[in-house]
Amino acid sequence: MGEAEDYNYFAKFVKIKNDMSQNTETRNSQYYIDLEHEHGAHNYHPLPVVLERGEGVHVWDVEGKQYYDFLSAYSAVNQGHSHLKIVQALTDQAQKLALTSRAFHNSTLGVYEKKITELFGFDKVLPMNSGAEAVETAVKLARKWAYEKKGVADNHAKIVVCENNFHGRTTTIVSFSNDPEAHHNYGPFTPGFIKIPYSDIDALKKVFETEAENIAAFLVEPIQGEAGVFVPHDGYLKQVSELCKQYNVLFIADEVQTGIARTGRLIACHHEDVQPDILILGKALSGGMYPVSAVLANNEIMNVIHPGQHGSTFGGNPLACAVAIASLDVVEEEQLSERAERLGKLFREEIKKIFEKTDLIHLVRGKGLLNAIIINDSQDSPTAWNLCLDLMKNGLLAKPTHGNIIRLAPPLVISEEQLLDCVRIIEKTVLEFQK
Ligand code: IF1
Repeated sequence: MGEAEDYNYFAKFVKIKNDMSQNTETRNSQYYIDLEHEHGAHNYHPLPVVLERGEGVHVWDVEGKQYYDFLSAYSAVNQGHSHLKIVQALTDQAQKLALTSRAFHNSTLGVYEKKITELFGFDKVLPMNSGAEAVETAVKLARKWAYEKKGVADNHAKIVVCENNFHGRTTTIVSFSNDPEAHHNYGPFTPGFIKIPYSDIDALKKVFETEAENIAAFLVEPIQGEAGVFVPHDGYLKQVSELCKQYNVLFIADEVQTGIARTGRLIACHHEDVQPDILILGKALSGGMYPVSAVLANNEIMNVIHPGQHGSTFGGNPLACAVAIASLDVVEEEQLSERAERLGKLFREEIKKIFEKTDLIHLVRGKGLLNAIIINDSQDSPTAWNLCLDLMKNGLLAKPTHGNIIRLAPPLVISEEQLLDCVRIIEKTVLEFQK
């Protein structure tokens, strides 16, 4: 650009900055909430808080109030908000090369693919962007494997899923959801899915005994997050893995929420020393910095997909790869799995001590730092929501999953001192709560 253009560009930038800086005193939370209500789809019901900054376990609203983040963007911010190493990776890569499409190679993708496949123990990875895209990819991969390797008759492949699952919000995925909110009036639905109860190995065995020759895969969350942090019975994942091998059915673990150290292991399956046939990752794979998801599998499965048979514009882009490399480095360097395991046990022990002082909460469950408390009230009561409003006033952000269940999932970089401070906030709020 010539000098005149340079000046015009700079002048425009300064004007924009000045416009933004003016009347900021009137730009309070309500201003931003109103903007969203007026101009945005009403597809969420957020807590009445407007966040402006995040760092580590803390976030700040536009009035400058500080909160502990006990949702971690649904376990996408395991490494803490705006982790310096991940921000640096993002900014460095953004100034070099952000997107090439897969029409060309790039100098970051292969480096990332080597790292993630070696870290999680698979031959290959198929990089995608959102968790739902990765789940869709796994469904397509399993079906293609079923026809081309298992010999299932064309268009007869079935995938077994669990009741109360949450795997994303695309039309195919909500086709196998039993949550009316997730699928009502989104039909017609994708066929080819069989629902069984979660954590019920006999139900899985029964469906395999009757239909295994047409079953491509069993898709399951190692812990059902959205359903309310339901941890399956001990040995469930091991039994699933053994049954799948016995009946030549692919075991697909959706670790979008439970993966990346959240439950006290690199992936939740490792609590039972189980390696799924297809592993789905997302969320904290990028430390919450950028949409990055991945599907991992060994060659005999992954190699059924050939050039032109699957992909996405942004899948495996240099920016995503650089961010994911840094995010996985942080998991290892800061020993986030070990932290989650140790601090999760401490958290549940401390929360249980509150039970003796109140009848408002009577159960805490989870693994690592993916936990939930169950409110002693009906599913449709506003109690959990109102308790979250009081927690917010006391400086801790959490949100109910379903009904009377509040998920509690801080970034894994939380210190023991901060965790105990949060337990104190939860205790204070519970004991002062007026229904
Ligand atoms: C929302 C829930 C959590 C997931 C698992 C795949 C996906 C998710 C196990 C899809 C996404 C997000 C979606 C987000 C809120 C959050 C959520 F409440 F919706 F159910 F965490 F429990 N597999 N979960 O948990 O990944 O496409 O979103 O990247 O939709 O409000 P995504």
